[in-house]
Amino acid sequence: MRKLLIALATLGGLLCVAACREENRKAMNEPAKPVAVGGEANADGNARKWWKEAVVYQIYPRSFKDSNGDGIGDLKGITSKLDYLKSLGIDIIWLNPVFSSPNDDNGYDISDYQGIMKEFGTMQDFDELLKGMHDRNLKLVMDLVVNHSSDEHEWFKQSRSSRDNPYRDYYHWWPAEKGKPAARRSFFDVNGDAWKLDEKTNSYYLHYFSQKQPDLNWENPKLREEIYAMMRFWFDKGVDGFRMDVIPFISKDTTFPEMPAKYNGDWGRFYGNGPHVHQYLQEMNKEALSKYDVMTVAEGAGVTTEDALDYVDADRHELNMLYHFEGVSLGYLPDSLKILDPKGYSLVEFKNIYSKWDGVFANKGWGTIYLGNHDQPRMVTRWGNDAPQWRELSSKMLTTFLFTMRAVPYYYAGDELGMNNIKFDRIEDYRDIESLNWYQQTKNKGGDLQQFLAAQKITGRDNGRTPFQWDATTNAGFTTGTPWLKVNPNYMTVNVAAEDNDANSCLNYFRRVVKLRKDNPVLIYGKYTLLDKDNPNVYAYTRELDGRKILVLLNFKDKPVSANTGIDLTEAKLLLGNYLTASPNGQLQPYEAAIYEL
Ligand code: ISL
Ligand code: CA
Repeated sequence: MRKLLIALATLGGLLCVAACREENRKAMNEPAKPVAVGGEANADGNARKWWKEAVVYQIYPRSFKDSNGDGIGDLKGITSKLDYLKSLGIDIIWLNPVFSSPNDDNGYDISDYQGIMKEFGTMQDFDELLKGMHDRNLKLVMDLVVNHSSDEHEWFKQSRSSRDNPYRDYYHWWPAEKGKPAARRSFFDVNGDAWKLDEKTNSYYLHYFSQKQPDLNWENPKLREEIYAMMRFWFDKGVDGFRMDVIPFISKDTTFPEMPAKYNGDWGRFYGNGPHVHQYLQEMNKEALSKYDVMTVAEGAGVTTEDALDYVDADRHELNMLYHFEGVSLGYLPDSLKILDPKGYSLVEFKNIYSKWDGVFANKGWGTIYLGNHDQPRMVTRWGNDAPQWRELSSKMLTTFLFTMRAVPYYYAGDELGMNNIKFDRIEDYRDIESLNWYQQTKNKGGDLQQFLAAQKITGRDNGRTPFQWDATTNAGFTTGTPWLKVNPNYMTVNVAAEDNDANSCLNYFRRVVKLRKDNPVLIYGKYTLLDKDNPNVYAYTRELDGRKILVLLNFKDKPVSANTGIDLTEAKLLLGNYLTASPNGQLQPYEAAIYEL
């Protein structure tokens, strides 16, 4: 058996020549040859595309870098850090919303889709940022928030002014004389009620999120045309794509029936299954997306493995990618406000979820992967271990996971430093509308506020929004003023300046793993196979392409464990690991990550 494995490894080495040729081609910037991997791919199913090979890095502008001392990150701040961003080896930057907004939900409530938020700067600042990125061969993806607008948007001001205003049908209204419509759940309302009575016209309007975020009426063709024109405006400026906020929620049955029993009370799933969502996305593709070489990614709220391909199968001409919630939702107590199961999460379930999602895109569409974003706590706290002795190791281990799966990594700024949750003790320290409203909701219901606050230390969104840590000066070099959200006190050691100079830092590990992925098509396009699937401690898998085979071993626990993959590693070549010396033959040290060439 062992001899056979060695023989296969040698064969793999010979075949590697082909892969290396592929790398040379890339270095010389020749166009890529489309490859079909994994069974019966259709003509376009697994064709190579720039965005499939890309690494996406997400910036929360409010928290990245403040240029004028008002305590709020801004566009000029990002522009001043473009060389840092380039040094990471990433390709695409996704900016959370920077459009004009009264900031009820930090920019997810847009009052002018073609204006820039005052705190963030001007359109000129935006143009400079875009140019600075393009000069460095970085692409810019904006955040399209079109399920709802701000109640301060001109459309809504008009819409609410009278029942026969031309903009009335830009939103969903229900005349109060018909009684209250069937219940709809608001994610951010203190009472959870998505219908708000507006006295001026004695009608209810719909808001899936806060009262200041009324839902736009996509069933109205005029509204849709305005949105596509707005998208073209940004594409004409040179923007490279859109991340689409809760896009599955846009279509509604405007008779507003009761939620059907088949949804089992799952509002996200119900909202994500509107009657015309695919018709509208195809129209959007035709009217805007197809005219440009851009990328799109849906925030796949309410989307399951069964309907994911309906959004991203290239033959359907809708979107390119979506990101699902199944992975990051693991481990919450059912029907709770993000309260974690004290037993922790099961790694076996975690592996099943990510493997199942890999399978969805094996022949069509393309996957994404993330463990952190602006709606999530810091990945090392939630999925690794942020105790001082494990923070760096487990952070590097999770980073290894994200960059070795067959999916575009969506990596959240600050995770490359191993930033962890700030864990506020008091509700007064929170700024996030979700945490504040849920606190009030718990209080109104006579719920356990201490339990809620304890859970928020791990799961609250503000943990992922604390200012980016640049150096050891006041406020981590983020601002010379008072930061809008407190800075994590560990900034004295966890910061770019310190980590830049340390070859073993999270930051430099991140750079190595990004480069490894970019240099090895097998890590991008290679077939994924889960190994040792019932092992409760280790996540092990192989990636294979054109005769090359890579093995990834990840210990998710704070103790030594062993991987039982049946693969003899004596001849294997270690490509990268988070320990200076990798453990022999599948024995793994706490939170060890190792990538082998077989
Ligand atoms: O629908 C959900 C669960 O089924 C929610 O988790 C929902 O998908 C999520 O809150 C949507 O997030 C996005 O839209 C929000 C905004 O606050 C978030 O920051 C954004 O990422 C409203 O625009
Ligand atoms: Ca500022």
